[in-house]
Amino acid sequence: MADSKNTTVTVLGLGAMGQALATAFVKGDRPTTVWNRTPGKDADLVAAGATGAATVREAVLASEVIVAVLLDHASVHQTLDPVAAELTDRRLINLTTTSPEESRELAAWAAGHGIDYLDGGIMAVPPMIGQPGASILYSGSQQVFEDSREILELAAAADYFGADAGLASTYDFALLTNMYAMFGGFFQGAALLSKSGVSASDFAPRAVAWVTAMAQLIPAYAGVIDAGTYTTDVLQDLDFHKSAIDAIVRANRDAAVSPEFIAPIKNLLDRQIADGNGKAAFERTIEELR
Ligand code: FVH
Repeated sequence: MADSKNTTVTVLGLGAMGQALATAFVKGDRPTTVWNRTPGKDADLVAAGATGAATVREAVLASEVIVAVLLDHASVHQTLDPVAAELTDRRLINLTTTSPEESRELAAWAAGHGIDYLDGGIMAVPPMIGQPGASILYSGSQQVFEDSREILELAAAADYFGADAGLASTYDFALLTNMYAMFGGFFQGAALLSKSGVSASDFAPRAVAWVTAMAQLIPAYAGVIDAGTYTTDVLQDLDFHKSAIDAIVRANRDAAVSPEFIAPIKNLLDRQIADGNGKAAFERTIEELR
């Protein structure tokens, strides 16, 4: 049944993220039931209008939509296995961070129990929930997504990627990879500049401007990757990038800074050049990874 103001929702797990999600549902006037393994974490939510459940079973039986936001894959099974029968014919939306294969395993487990399963990857930190800028990526049951969309959008913008329950998690991890590499690059650059007496705060605005400008090149890189043709007539082939990266690594070593964030890129370039690909485009690096 499609979502409405009367749609009942249960949140399992009241860590920082579970509390934020449940708060968004309560603020959206949805009848909200909450449960947490360790008692006592529901006080603020109950004061705001949620119903506290004493057991997982009670929490599951209270609602049509069940949102699990637990620590990891193991904790999802520990929590849900004993109530599989009660979950049958309900909408299970798992927002716990799980690997793509773990998400697929949970979808298969759910299908085996007649449970409609949607998986989600949260692209936000708890204070962002319910605010513009928060987004949650979904894959798995399209029916559950469509039927629950209104309630899900109380928490964050909702995007659906397809029936493969592991796809949302794959997107999540791909984006996080992007994020960690970006922050790692900032740490490397800030460490190098610190040896010249420049603070990280002084470096930050320049780093933001540079990363923002460079991010505009991503679609062009993507086009080359998708075409799979790495011949290039521009000067910036792998040989060019190697000389730049070698100099960056040397600069770090000369300044007694460990080059650990930039060194893996040097290794990837060195390997391609040793294999005779020095005249290929920088984007060919993706082939070394896959
Ligand atoms: N917080 C964040 O910034 C990130 C943003 C991106 C997505 N993550 C994922 O969301 C899941 C929950 O994160 P969280 O921030 O709420 O995490 P905690 O505050 O550490 O709360 C963990 C809850 O899980 C419960 N729990 C742990 N183990 C079990 C278990 N075996 N059985 C039942 N519940 C369990 C824990 O309960 P308790 O310790 O209070 O009894 C908390 O409710 C997570 O996957 C992030 O990766 C958040």
